Amino acid sequence: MKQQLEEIKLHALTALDAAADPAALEELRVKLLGKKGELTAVLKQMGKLSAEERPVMGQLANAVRAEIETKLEERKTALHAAALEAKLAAEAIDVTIPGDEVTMGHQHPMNMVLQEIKDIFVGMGYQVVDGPEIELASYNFTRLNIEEGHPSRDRSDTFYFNDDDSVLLRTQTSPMQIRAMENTKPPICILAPGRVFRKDEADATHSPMFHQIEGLVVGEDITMGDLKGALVTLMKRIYGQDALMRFRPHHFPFTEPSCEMDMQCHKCHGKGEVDGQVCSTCHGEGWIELLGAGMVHPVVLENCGIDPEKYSGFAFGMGLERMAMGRLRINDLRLIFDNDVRFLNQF
Ligand code: 2NM
Repeated sequence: MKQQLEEIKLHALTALDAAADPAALEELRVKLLGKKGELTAVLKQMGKLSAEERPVMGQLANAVRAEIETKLEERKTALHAAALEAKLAAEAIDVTIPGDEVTMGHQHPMNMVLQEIKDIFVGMGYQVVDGPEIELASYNFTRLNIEEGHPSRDRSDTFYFNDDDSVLLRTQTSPMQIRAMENTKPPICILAPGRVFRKDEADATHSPMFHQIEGLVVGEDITMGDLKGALVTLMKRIYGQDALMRFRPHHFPFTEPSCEMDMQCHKCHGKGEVDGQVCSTCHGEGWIELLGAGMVHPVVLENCGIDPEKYSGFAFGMGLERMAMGRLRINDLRLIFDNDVRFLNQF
């Protein structure tokens, strides 16, 4: 029996040393010390021993058990440490590797200019309003004194939704001004920016969808002088204090009198040519058209329930893309809509 115990011990210690992982270790523990284990099997034979031998063998068996248990613990600790070591090595993060660059986006150049224009008008007391892109022809045309048969109502220019031409994609943001005049008592002082739609082939200066910014001021004693003051203030803020402006007579059905506002060409300074060549910025005109404006037609005021004897107002409309192109020196309208990052990154 002593030899048996010595063999179990020798065999156990070698096997424990060879155990490669915690699972193998546990398997060995059961095999050696478990209820059906080798040591237990030997102890079951103790009954056959004499009274003198029994305590001696008992002591030896206990010593073997203790030695195996110690070795088990040792191996367990060692394997655990090795596993942790391996895990740390596998999951190591090299903090010295350069990170992926985060490329920050920014506002679209057209929205930068829109924000600039809104800020200027808000600073002058205007309220920015928003409205539907799908409109009634009565708001988009009729109430604006654009009668049936007027060329701008033509099906070749306007996106209509139905056969009787009563619902359409707005061709201007003026319907918002109409709604404002219908719903609020003067004084009214609003800015209406937004998308508008016209059946145009896309080219360097046209797009079937573009953005307009319209403004409207209605009150007592509003004059053409107020119109000029507001618009000159806007343009000097955008193009610089020494920008030169002129107002030319024009015609719109919804304003009377009507005008267009130009800025003297910043490249040729109004001469129309540079070094004997036709100026490429104003195409020889010497002036660059900025916007249309005028005093709100009395018929339009009346259409909205405002007494033209008591109140007067001015209104204006400008193309946002055209403003952005002038402000940021962009020469092709399509660049604004393409969203090519090589273009966008320049702003
Ligand atoms: C323009 C030019 C001139 C305009 C007029 C109105 C309204 F509703 F008050 F009659 N809104 N916008 C207007 C006037 C728009 O765009 C070139």
